[in-house]
Amino acid sequence: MFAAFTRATAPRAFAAFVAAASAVALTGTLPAHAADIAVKIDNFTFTPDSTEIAVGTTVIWTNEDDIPHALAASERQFKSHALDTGDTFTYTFTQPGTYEYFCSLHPHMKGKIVVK
Ligand SMILES: [Cu+2]
Repeated sequence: MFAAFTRATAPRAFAAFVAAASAVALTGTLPAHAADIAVKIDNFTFTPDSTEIAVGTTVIWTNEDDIPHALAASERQFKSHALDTGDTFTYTFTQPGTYEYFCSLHPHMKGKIVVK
């Protein structure tokens, strides 16, 4: 690729290439912001009911049911107030592990977040 550059333009083109490559390298070393994940609560079900995410991911639960639901982690890492229709609850997972949760109003409703 560089063989195509003339002696006059090569250093400048190479400098631009290095600058671009450095920018990419720098960006690559920054902690990536994990995309948020949405979990829907509808018809007494969490969708998805089980999902695997990266450390640092924020999960946003939205109650799309017409009755209230409330989230509680089995090991008490998080707990929401009762969510009315349209309400959301967010939690950012900063530690790897398996987080099982349920609806404290309807304990048969269960979900799981696996953080890697
Ligand atoms: Cu519920």
